[in-house]
Formats: sequence, structure tokens, C-alpha cells
Amino acid sequence: MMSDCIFCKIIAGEIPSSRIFEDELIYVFKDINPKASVHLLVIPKQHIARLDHANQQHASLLAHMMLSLPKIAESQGLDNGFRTIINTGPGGGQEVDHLHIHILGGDKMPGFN
Ligand code: IU
Repeated sequence: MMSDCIFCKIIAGEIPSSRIFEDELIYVFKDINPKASVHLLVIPKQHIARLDHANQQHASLLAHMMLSLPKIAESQGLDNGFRTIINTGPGGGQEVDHLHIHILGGDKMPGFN
């Protein structure tokens, strides 16, 4: 855990969140500022700041995150598909330095712009 990381604090329960799911590797919660009717964040419990800080040692964790997305989306009623976004670094619009996968779906789905 990184003591100054807001997502690490959410995982630890020090900051409240709308939890959807968790297991030994990942934590899933509702985005506090939803951009669609369903907007979730899937984060690793291990602190990895950005996708480009991950390496081969994280391969099974990253695979687990990816392979968990469909069942998490389905659990929120997204039975017709969903959008997945990972923002990396300032150039990618990343605001929180703890790797996260956005799941977006349902009504008010944002376009690419
Ligand atoms: P980004 O990919 O780093 O830009 O996305 C960060 C997201 O984290 C953004 O959609 C915020 O609304 C969301 N978020 C949150 O859900 N809870 C928080 O306490 C904070 C940010 I800070």
C-alpha cells in the first residue's frame, strides 16, 4: 500500500466507496463522477501507478483483471457489451496514479473525443 494513494486508501477502507466486487487481487467500485449510467473502476490491490510501470511480474494480475471484466460488467446489467478504458500518464488523461480500468456502459455512453 502507498500511504498517499487515494485508491490504496479506498482498498483499505480508509475512504468510503461504492464497492461492487473484490477478490484477493482486485477491487471494483463505482466511479464517483460517472460518465455513463454504469461507470466502474477495476483496480489491482497491489499498487501499480500506471500501465507503463507494469512488467512481466504483473502478467498474471493483468490477465486476471482483463478476464474479470465481462463478469463484472454482466453483474451490473451490461448484457449487451461495454467499453473499457485505461488512461496512462498525463498524455492519456490519467488523474489518479494507481492503475485502473474504466468499465462504461448503459445509457449516456460517452463517445470518443
Ligand atoms: P483517470 O483515468 O485517472 O482520469 O480516472 C480517474 C477516475 O477516478 C475519474 O473518473 C474519477 O471520477 C475517479 N475517482 C473516483 O471514483 N474516486 C475518487 O476518490 C477519485 C477519483 I480522487
